[in-house]
Amino acid sequence: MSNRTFTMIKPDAVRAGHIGNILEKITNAGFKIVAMKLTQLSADKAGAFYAVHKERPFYQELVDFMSSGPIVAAVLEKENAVEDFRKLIGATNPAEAAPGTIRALYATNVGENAVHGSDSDENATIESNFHFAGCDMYAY
Ligand code: ABT
Ligand code: MG
Repeated sequence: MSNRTFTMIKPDAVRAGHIGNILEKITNAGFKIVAMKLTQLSADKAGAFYAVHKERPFYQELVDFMSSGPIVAAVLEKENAVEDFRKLIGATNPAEAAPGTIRALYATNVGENAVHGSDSDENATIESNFHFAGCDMYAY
């Protein structure tokens, strides 16, 4: 079990002004921010990040959306981080997300769903390293 996960506040939530509210939910749930930046993905970078979905019908739309504006990328630390963070954000489709979860509160629809959370310890490491150098992650 790893104690870190990777998140992005996606372009829809950044545009809607929800960065502060979402970070408050995250830290109130006991996650420590060990790396964070505001950045914008190029279409190439967004495509590489979501390469597992390359054959899916929604891939191009996903790449266009994820590169459409700035995001907040962050690495979060907490015991059981991956699983607990997926619980905090709720189901991929906000219509199915449990009340009080970040997606229930702030997501637009299944394609524009406000936040990303890693789905395994292995992907948490890959995704964190995709966005941050080791020296930009801080233990405290
Ligand atoms: P991510 O945190 O973005 O990875 O979402 P999640 O893991 O909850 O869901 P997955 B299955 O990984 O979806 C990846 C992105 O693809 C979008 N999507 C997904 C669609 O647009 N239509 C669909 O039918 C499905 C299944 C949602 C996710 N993200 N964005 N942005
Ligand atoms: Mg996913």
